[in-house]
Parts: sequence; structure tokens; C-alpha cells
Amino acid sequence: MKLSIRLVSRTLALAITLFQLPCAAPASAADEAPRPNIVLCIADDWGWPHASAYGDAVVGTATFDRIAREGVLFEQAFVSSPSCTPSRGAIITGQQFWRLGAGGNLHCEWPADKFAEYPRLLADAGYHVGTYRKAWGPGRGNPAGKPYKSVDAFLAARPPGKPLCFWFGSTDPHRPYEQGAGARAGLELSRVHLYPQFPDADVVRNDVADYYFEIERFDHEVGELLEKLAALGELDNTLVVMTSDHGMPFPRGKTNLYDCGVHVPLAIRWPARVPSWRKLTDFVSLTDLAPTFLAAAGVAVPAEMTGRSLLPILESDQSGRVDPTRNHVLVGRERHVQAQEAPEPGGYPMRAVRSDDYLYIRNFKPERWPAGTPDPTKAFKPDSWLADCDNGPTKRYLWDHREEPGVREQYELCFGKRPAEELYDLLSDPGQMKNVAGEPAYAEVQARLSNQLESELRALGDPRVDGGGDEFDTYPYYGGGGGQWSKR
Ligand SMILES: [Ca+2]
Repeated sequence: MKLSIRLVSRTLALAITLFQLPCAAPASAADEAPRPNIVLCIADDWGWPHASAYGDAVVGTATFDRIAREGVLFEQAFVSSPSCTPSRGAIITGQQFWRLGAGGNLHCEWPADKFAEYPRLLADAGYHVGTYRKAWGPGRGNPAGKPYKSVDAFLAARPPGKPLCFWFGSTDPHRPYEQGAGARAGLELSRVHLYPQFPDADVVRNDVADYYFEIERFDHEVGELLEKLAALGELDNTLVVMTSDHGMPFPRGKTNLYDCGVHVPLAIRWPARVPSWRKLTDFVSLTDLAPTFLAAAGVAVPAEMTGRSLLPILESDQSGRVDPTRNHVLVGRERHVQAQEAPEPGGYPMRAVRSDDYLYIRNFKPERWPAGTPDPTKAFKPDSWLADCDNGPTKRYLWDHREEPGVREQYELCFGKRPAEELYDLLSDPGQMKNVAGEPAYAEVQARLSNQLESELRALGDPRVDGGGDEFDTYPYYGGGGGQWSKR
């Protein structure tokens, strides 16, 4: 009796399954849903971990925190290169900056029609594409889409029924700052985050607070943008990304491969497809954004894109390290401004691999100055020396106090020459201050990471890895003589 009941129920179950198959397979909810809007909100020089969602005690980032809370917060997001133009080119093409020819440098001419660019691919797929304020650049060209004078102007120009692909680019918190703005806004100077290479001085704390002030302004503006999308009834089917083009414009930050230069905030919200309240430790390169956007829109990802779509980890309901292969990233840099001693026009080429435990850096031209040439024989001329570090009170303080014990070491770490290889043990030295390359105890790790970096760069077509790449030093520079000190 029992057997026959079981047989009947199994037969029934099979019949029900067969009956359901034809309608279950082709039409999933995702297929029927309208295509999402794609909105990238990108700050200019906003570094990790300067958001309240990451535990910063002073800066208030209510909008970023909301995106993280209602979506996904990324703990390990990195740019391709800590310089505006190559970082943005890498985001647009989904490729590491060293693959972009002249596009790998600041103040370059964009190699038009050479690379697949996500804004153009989405326009071809029927998206209404546009930008507001700082998009790709500085440089000649515009692969990011048509610029609009305001968010409202972009929305008003949308043809009926088209999904949006919008680039909301702030120039915050790029220098220069209004000095004292942070303190006047009530930011608590005693609790601002100081990277270990910054002297603990009032002028430095004020400088960081002024940077925070601009982060808060960016965060507020992104909040206004979200309100506009909500008013249209489209916020929940919008893939919102909030991030930055690289780290903070401070010594050993921007233009450097330490975390202060390449580690950035990243939060992504898309309630229609992405489970909320999750914190991921997967390593992410911002080159992953373009394939993510294309995949979310149902557009094929070109093979030339070296980034990998984040959709699988976004759509997971897990936290922590969802994809175990996402355990490191590669970062690098070529020419920022023309900061080397005349007549040398070259940059400071370097590449690095960053994992949970180690940061390994290869400096290809260790005879050059990493932040540009200093000239201690003359009075300080901030517009001509150490030019790869943006001018500001912290840089000035390091220069003025560079002979003092304590500051001398910080100055050297920020501006002194560096060996061909650097290795930092992140478990004991998260601030990346003590280079252990060459120490016998680390010989095995150093050799392993050196080989890993070389083989991965080679696989990704990096001309530097086999002794090439000098073309990055000779591509035209359109920043002008004093122009490199304008917003960039
Ligand atoms: Ca920037």
C-alpha cells in the first residue's frame, strides 16, 4: 500500500514537473522586467575608508550609507590607476589603463574609435546616455557621453520609453579646498582619519576636514539625484553605483599604489535584482563596472574587456567573499603630470598586486622621483616641484618640516626615491609604511608575488612587463605649463 502511494505521488510529481516546464523555462521575472537605468555617481579623489559606512567617525555620508544598506557595500574596491584620466578611461572601457595607449596618461588625447566603450554600447542598445559635470578627462575627447548642463536637462531630453545611462561626475573632493571649511561646518578635528604618513598637526587635521567637507557635499548631491529618480518612480529599477576615480589628493595617496591612492569606496544598489544589507570582501577593480553595466542591460560584453561582471556576486544573497577567485587586484600608473626633472618628460611607471595579506609593487624606473623632482637648493615653489602630489597644506607641512625627526621619515616615504621592488605585510603593517622587500623572511613571498604580477600583466598585454612601455613617456601632454595645477 505504502509503495503504491509513493509511486502514485512520484508519478504525479513528474507529471506536474513536465507540465510546468514549458512555462517555467523561457520567461523569468528578469526577462520580463524593463531594462534598468544605469547611474554612475563618481567623486573626484575620494578615498577609502572615508565614509560613515566604513566606520569613519567624522565624515557624514548618509547617501552612501543608504546605498550600502539597501544594496551592497564593497570592502575591497580598487581603481585601475590613481590618476583621473586613466582611471576614468579604464572604467569606460572595462580595461586596465595600460591597454589604452595614449589613454593611459593624464591630459592625453582619447584614442577615439579604438576601444569598446560602455556608454556607446548602451546608446546603441537604445539607452538615453549623458553626463553631468566631470566625466572622462582631463584631456581631449569625450568617450563618456553627451554632457548636459544639469540633471534635469538630461532627464528632460529623454525620448519616451528609453532607459537611462547617466554619469554623475562631481569635482569634489578634488583640491583646492576652502581652508577651514571642515572646522566651520563642525567636523571634529580630533577624530579625523590620518594615514600614518601624515604628521599629526593642526594644519593637517584641518586639511583632512576640508577634504571631508567636500565629500559630504558630493554625498548630498547624490542624495538629490536619488530623490529625482524616486520621484519618477524609477529608483528601484536603477543600478546605482557610488564610488570615486581614486584615493585622496594627499602625499603618498593620489598617484601612488598604496591603499591611500588606489583603494576607493564602492556601494551598489539595485533592489529589483540585488539583495540588500550585504558587505562583500571580494576584490573588485573598477574595470569590472563596464561589463556589469552591459550584463545588467542584457548587452553582450566584448571580449576585449578585461574586467569581470559583478552581477554574479551582486545577485548572490551571501556576504563576505562570495567568489573565492576574487582574491586580489592589479593596479598601476604611468605619466600623471610632467613632474620629472627637465628635460625628462616621463612619468613614474609602476604596477602592483594587492591581496588580503600583501601589497607588492614593481617600480620600473626607480632612478626617477615618484612624486616629481624636488629642489631643496631653492625656496619652495609649489607649482614646479613634487608636481605629482597636488598642492595643499599637508604637502606644504611635510616640506617645511622635512628636517625634523619623525616628519623626515614621513617626507621620505612620500617624496623620496624608491627601490625597484616594494613589499608590505598588511597583517602587521596595514598602513604600508615598512618595505620588507629583500628581507630573507619574505624572500619566498616576494618571489611568488613578483612572478604572479609578471604573468598576469603579460596575459593582460602590458607593454611594461617585457621592457617596453616607454611610449607612455612620449605621448603628447595637453596639460600645459601651469595648467597641471587646475582641477584635474
Ligand atoms: Ca581625480
